[in-house]
Amino acid sequence: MSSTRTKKKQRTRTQRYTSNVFAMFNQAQIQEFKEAFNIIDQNRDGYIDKEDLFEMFTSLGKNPTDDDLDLMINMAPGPINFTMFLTLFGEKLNGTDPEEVIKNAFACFDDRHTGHIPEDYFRECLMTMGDRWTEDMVDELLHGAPIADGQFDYLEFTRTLKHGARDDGQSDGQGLDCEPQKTQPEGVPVSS
Ligand SMILES: [Ca+2]
Repeated sequence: MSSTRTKKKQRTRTQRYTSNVFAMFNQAQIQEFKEAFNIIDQNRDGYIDKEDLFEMFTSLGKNPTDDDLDLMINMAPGPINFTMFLTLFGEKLNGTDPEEVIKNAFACFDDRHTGHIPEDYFRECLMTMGDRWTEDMVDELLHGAPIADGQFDYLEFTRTLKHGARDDGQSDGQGLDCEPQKTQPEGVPVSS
């Protein structure tokens, strides 16, 4: 392997690159990544290298070329230990388009993939699922929302959110999950 020569140089860069990556994930996520890492690290030396990847792919019935493997390994700016592995995934997750995330959250209510959710149904879901929004909160969410003929156009709504939300600080899309997060205003009873 040719990497020994460059390893020392990479170290400082690597440390800065991976700093604080653990703060991006919760305990359960880290555990899942750890399990995935251990599966890929076939010889259990704490690093994922080309041999590990080769073995993993061949065990999956694939036949990767040397170039394929180089490409994957070179995605990381340094040796791939667990922290580096987490960083690579963290970058991917952080790079997720928030518009896409919000859209997907709404899509959970849109079984037929029409881009619309019947307003009544959507209200009912928000008020009966998860942390149960109050009618006022739902009114606030849907105030000025693109609703025509009782159909909530969530694609349009998401676009509006994305281009108008950052400035007024009203909403950054939190709480629009399928199970709304606890982001209620004060005075709202939270069921337990
Ligand atoms: Ca290994």
